[in-house]
Amino acid sequence: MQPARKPIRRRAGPLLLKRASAVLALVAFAAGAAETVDVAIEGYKFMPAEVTIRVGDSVRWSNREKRTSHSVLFPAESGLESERLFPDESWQRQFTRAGRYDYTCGPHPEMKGVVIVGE
Ligand SMILES: [Cu+2]
Repeated sequence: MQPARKPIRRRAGPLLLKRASAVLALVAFAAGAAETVDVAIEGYKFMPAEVTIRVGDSVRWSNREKRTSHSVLFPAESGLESERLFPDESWQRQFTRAGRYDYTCGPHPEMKGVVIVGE
């Protein structure tokens, strides 16, 4: 014997919201809207130490220390390095190819971070 089925009631609100956000995402994608993701440098750490972005997006590193300077160094790319970032300075880089980009800080090699760029 089957249990009595309750009538299915659909709620249009959340579904419409989902559709609207899907459409917005499509529009943003079609327009090639690139994003800039922030990474803070504080306490001798990159925060967050790992970010995942898409091709065309940028990452902006900002030094939030009180008095220590840092840099952003990509050893695998012939030592591509930002200028030295003093407190409250920032530097950004756009990523135009998918891949994994490990980086460190020139003067403090114990500091590590990674940018993962997806298609
Ligand atoms: Cu450093």
